[in-house]
This record gives sequence, C-alpha cells and structure tokens, in this order.
Amino acid sequence: MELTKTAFIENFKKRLGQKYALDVSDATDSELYDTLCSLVKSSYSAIWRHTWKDYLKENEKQAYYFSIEFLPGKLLKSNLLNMGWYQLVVDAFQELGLDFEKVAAVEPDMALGNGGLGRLAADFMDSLASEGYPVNGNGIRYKYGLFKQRFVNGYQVELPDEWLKTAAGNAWEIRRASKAVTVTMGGHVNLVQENDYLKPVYEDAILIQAVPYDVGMVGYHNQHVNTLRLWSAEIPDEAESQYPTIEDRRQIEDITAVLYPDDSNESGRRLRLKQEYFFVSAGIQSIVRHYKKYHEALDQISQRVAIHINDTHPAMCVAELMRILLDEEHLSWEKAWEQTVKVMSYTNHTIMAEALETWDIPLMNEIQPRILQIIAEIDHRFVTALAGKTDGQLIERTRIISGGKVHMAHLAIIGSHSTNGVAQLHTDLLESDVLHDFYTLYPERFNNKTNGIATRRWLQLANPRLAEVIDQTIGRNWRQDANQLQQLLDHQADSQLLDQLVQVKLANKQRLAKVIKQQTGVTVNPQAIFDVQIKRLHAYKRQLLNLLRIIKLYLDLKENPDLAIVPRVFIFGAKAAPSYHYAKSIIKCINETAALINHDQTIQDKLKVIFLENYGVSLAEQIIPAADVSEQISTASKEASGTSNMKLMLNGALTVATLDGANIEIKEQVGADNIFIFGLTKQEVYQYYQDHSYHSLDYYQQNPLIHRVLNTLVDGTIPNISAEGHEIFDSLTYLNDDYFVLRDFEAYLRIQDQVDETYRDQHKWQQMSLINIANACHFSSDGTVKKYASEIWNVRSVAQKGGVNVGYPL
Ligand code: T68
Repeated sequence: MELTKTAFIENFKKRLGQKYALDVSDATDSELYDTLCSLVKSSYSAIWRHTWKDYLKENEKQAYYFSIEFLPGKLLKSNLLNMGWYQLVVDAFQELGLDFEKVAAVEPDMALGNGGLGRLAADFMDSLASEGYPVNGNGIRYKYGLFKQRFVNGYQVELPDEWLKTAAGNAWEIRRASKAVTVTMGGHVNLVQENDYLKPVYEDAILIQAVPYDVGMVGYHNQHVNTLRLWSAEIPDEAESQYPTIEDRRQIEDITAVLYPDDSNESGRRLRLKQEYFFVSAGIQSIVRHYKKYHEALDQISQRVAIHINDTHPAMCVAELMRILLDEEHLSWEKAWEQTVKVMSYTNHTIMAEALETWDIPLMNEIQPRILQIIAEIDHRFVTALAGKTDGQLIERTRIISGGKVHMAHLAIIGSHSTNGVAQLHTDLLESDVLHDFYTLYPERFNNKTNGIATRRWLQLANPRLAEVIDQTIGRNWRQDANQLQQLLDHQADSQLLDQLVQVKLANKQRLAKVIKQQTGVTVNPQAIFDVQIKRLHAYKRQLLNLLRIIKLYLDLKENPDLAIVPRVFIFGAKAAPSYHYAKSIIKCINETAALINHDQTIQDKLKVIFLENYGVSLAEQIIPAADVSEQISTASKEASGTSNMKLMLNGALTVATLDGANIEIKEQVGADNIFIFGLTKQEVYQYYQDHSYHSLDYYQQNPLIHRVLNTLVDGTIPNISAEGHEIFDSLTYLNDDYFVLRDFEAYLRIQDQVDETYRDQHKWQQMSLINIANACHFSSDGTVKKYASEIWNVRSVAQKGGVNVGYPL
C-alpha cells in the first residue's frame, strides 16, 4: 500500500485494535510502541525475505561479521529513518494526539556491548545494510546487557540490565527455533579410524541447543534488510532428562545470561570461554549448513563465504571451521586449511598487551577438547613449516601454543588472510611493534581500516536541527552520500549559516541542560562552553588529566573570584568495569569534586562539573549534539582509534586531542588550525619507555602548580575522598604515573587557554566548527565498510542506493 499519513493512521488503528482490542486513546505508551514496531516490522519483513533470497538467486558471496558484542541502542527511530517513514510517523502521531517522543522512549537500549568495539559493530551493520552489502552479523543474545550504573555517595553501583524483561524488550527479534543448531562442549574425544579418515568420538560431552534470534538490519532508503543473528543457549528437547536439576539447567542457560562488563581486561574466566565457543560454533555450523543447501563443493567455500573475526573473542572460528571441514566433511587438512585461511579475516582493536587474550591449555581442553586438538595441530604445522627457514626465537614468539597458553591473536592471524588495525597509527604500531613478528612473516596480510561512524544515527537522528540547516545550505543529497558534506566548505564565509550553527548548538545545549537538571538537580548555563568527555573510564583515556585541570581552575577562582574565564560546564559520561578498582576511584573523585564545585556559591556559573549516570548510546545521542569541546586526551599510542572523536566533530564540537588513534587523521582532514593538539607524541612516549627517564615524582616536587593541585587530593580540600585521593595521588607520584598525566599537564593547560581564546571569537569558532562538520564525512562508516567489502571480504553491493525514494511500503 502506498505510504501516506492517512493510510498509516488507518493501519495503525487497525493493528492496535487487532493486537490489544484498544482505541488509541486507551492504549499505554508501551502498547502504542509495540503496535508501531509491529507495523514497521511487517513492512520490512517482506523485503528482508527478498534480500536473502536474492543473495541465493544471484549466488552472491556473503560475509558474516562475528562479534561477541553488538551495541545498537534503540532501533525504532533508526528503522523509521532508514525506511523513509520518520517524518510521516511523527506527523501522524501528532494528528492522533500522541506524544511520539514518549512512545519512542519506551524502548530499552539494546546494550549488548561495552563500548567502542560493540558500537562500531552496530554502526557497521547500519552501513552494510545501507550500502546494500550481503553481510550479516553473528553474536550473542545476552539476557542481561551491560550493567546499569548508578552513583551512590559518589560511588559507582552496578545494577543488572534486564532489558528483555521490559514489555518492549524484544520487539525487533524473531526467534527461529527451526534454525537451531547443537553445540557440543566438554567431555573427552577419541579419534577412531573409519574408512580413510579419523572420526572423533565424544564421550560425556554436553549438548547445548543454540537458538538464533534474528534482528532485521534495515538499509537506508534502499529496500535492503540484512540479518543480525544473536544466539541463545537452551537445553535441547531430546536431552531434557540429562538436566534434571535447576542447577544443571542453569549451567546451560548461564552461557548466554550476561555480557562480561570489562572492556579490555577480563582475565581467563571459564564462562567467557564457553560464550566464545558457543557463538562461534553455532554461527559457523549455521553458515555451513546454509552453504550446503545451495552448493556442493565445500572445497570452494571461500568463493561464497567470508567470515570476519572482530577482535580475538571469535578467534576459535578458525578451529571450528577446520573441525567441520575435517570431521564432518572429510576434506584433507591441506584443502581445509587453504579454504579456512581464505575465508577468515581479523580486526585487532587494542595494543594494550594486557588485553591480548590467552587461555590456559587445560581450560581450553575442558571446554572443547577437539578444538584444542585442532589448534595444537595448526600450531604444530606452523612451527614445522617455519623450522629451519627462520629464526627459532621468532617461531617461539609467534606460535599459537606456548607457555601453557593458547594465544588467541596468534590463532586469528595465522588462520586468516587479513589482519587490520582501526586507525593508521594503530596499524603502524601493530606492524612495527605489537605484532611485528607476524608482520615480518606475513607483511601482505596487514592493512589499515580506519574506523567510522553512521551519520544517519549520529547526525540525522541525534541532531535534526543541524541536519535541517545542512539541508538548507547544500540540499539533501548528503543524507544518501555523506561525502557531500564537504560542500559545506564552500560556505565558510556565510555568516548567516554561522549564526544558524550558533542557534542550533544553543537549542541542543538547552535540551541537554534539561536532562542534566533532571538527573542531577544542577542548573547549568547553556551559554557556557560544554566540554565533553564520554567514553569508558580507563586510566589510559586520562579522565584524570581533565579532572586535574578542573581542580586547577577551581583553585584559581577561589584565589581570585573575579578571574575572567570563559564559563565551562564539564560533562563526563563513563562506566568503569566493576572489577577495575582504580577507575572506580577516579569516578568517586570526579563526583566529589563536582559536588564541591557545584555547591560553592562563589563559583557561580563559571564552572560546573556534571557526571551523568549510566552513559550509553541513548545518552550519547543527547550529549553529543550539545558539545562545544571534545576531549580526546589519551596517552599517545594507547587509544587504537576512538569513535566518539568522530561523532563529536560531526556535530560541530572542536577537538582537544593528543596525537593518538584517529585523532591524527582528524587533524590531517581539518588541518592543524582547526583542532587543538597537545602533549607527548607516540615517539616521545616510546622514548620514555626506552630510557626510563620519566620521573613523575619530580614533577610533583618541582612544579609548584602540580604540587598544589595534587595536594587537594590528599589534604581535605576535596572532601570524602581520603582513600581514593591517596590512591590516585600515589599512582601519579610514587608509582610513576603510567600514563604521563603530569608530564602532559602543562601542555594541556596551555592548549585549553587557546580554546578559551578562540571561543571568545565566535565567528572564528563557528567557522572551525563548520570545517569539522564538513570533514567528518571522511569518517563515515559507509566509507569504511566499502573498504572492508572490497579489500578484505571481496563482496559486492547488491542493492542500488535508493535515489530519493526507495522507501519501504506500508
Ligand atoms: C575499542 N576497544 C578501542 N574494546 O579502545 C577504541 N575489549 O580505540 C576503538 O575505537 C574501538 O575499540 C573500535 O575499534 C573496545 O571497545 C572493548 O569494548 C572490549 C570488549 C571486550 C573485551 C575487550
């Protein structure tokens, strides 16, 4: 049916009647939400079916993105936008006398990820569908998403995220019991000769039913819907009797119960390894089953299938595909290996050594003995092939099994044809340092794919005011093709446009000010600079550097209340891993500093510090459009890429940055004059590592300003932080300040003075802001996924971009 407002309203009322036997005026927000989702789903479902049937008809090569995390946030608005329904539905709701925003707010965030890695996977899914690529996601349907964060007396408290228990929790998923597969874990395995191959015989193994829940990934105006397949662990019907007690059953169901809340440091937990094998095995089995339905030759599978290993968590994909090709399909080792390497590709997201995953051999053996056997054989063949040809030490350093552990990154690199970093500097560091040995073995496998962000969510949806001003300036084509944003560069002298940017920012700041008031009770002045640092709480990201500067400003103002500073509202959003003690101490210190400053009458509006609870996708959508300053201040070399840096620039914030991760590429795009760069470079950091010449205690003892600021942590100036203050003080002084906070402090102060000075010249500021918005198109994930598709997976786009109106029918 043609999509008109009248038709929509008629259908909406009809569906509400069918589902709930209610009129619009009697329905709750939850019922209205559910009805709307149901209409949306019916519309895209027919297209969804065609999308994958067309893949088959055309014999398309498909790629599968394996990620232990996907962090989509809410999907209603994004689906409406991509379907071309958004404005129509808003108008229709208005006509019905309904509050669209209130109804949309019913949806819980789908928070099946920790941070950047999971959000990147979600932006990629949006871009892959919108660019018409035959690429599906494969992950875990956690019953509990990332914990909810509350502050109690300034401390982080974690609460469970029971997203599936809300009425609206599972509006988008389709449970596909018919596509379930069985995952085998534990027990023992013996190889028995049968005909001309060895057959594995499992003893005492546990059978787990993996049930897929599919979520449609709706492309932007192109009638293309991909699948995000999330697996849930259940007890197989035929094995019910094997699990008589609740405890037995729980052991199975626990596999997909909780998302591990650690963004980098989770240390060898048995359940985590089970999760990894569970979704890997389920995903690969279902891919092979699907492939076999339509193709015969498994020795050609790499021509039709690509599998992407997002960080090392799915690295067992290599061994699981080998297992199936060998044990179930009876390919020779050589043929199976050749195909596996061609199918697999891997992205590394961190250079932090402590975050590189390893597992104890006995644990791996306990979880899946056959997989350990296969990994051991891969390792053995790797060593044998290199023996005598290259330096023995290098072989020892690169082999998969050593020191009693299985090295997952080694498995991923050796078992795939492509290893990429997520920003140029990060890839350079992988090649020259962290993975240098592998780079000497396989230079051709290494490549860079700088991260990107979905401009649909992070501009069109999050910042409709800015989107409209852009429409008025350069037309609407940028909504299809983010590169068009560059046309904004022709309008730098358009003072009317610059004024409009001021108005947009102000309106967004007023909106955020309301959220702040509601959540914290603090009134902030929208005329002040909104200075934003939003990301996981981690020592290397240096929220502390920001905090020390805030303390310095506070001391300055106490000393000289008339000091003319540009008023600032410092806004933090960050969750700390529950086990990350130091990060939690930093949260406490920020919260206590905030309480001190916000309640000090003498400070007035000059300084406010706001730490918003429970940072996540939905909160980011409110904060980012309101930001003037973007804090990207990690120690050089530590942040693989960063993506909030890209989202904030897209929304016109100016970046204060170290030369780390993608900040370097942002600087290259906007030019050194349109970004505030400070601090140690990667070379300088590495030099310090080499010559050990950094002594942070000297900075405390010899620099009076640093002395004075650090003392506030331990002398009672900031109340209620006696333990945490000392802990942080010690880390920065006696423990030699791992992340060079004191070393970069003065440079940071200086660059922030420049920020103030620039802000005073609003014309200049808005020009810089415009240049940032225009150049953010270089960081559109549409562009990033195109490179993955052509340079790594070798898949092609099958849907034409829709032109203006390939919307979705009613
Ligand atoms: C981030 N990593 C990088 N990890 O830190 C960030 N880790 O620089 C980059 O922009 C982003 O990945 C995307 O490439 C993470 O977010 C995790 O969340 C994580 C989760 C589980 C285990 C390890």
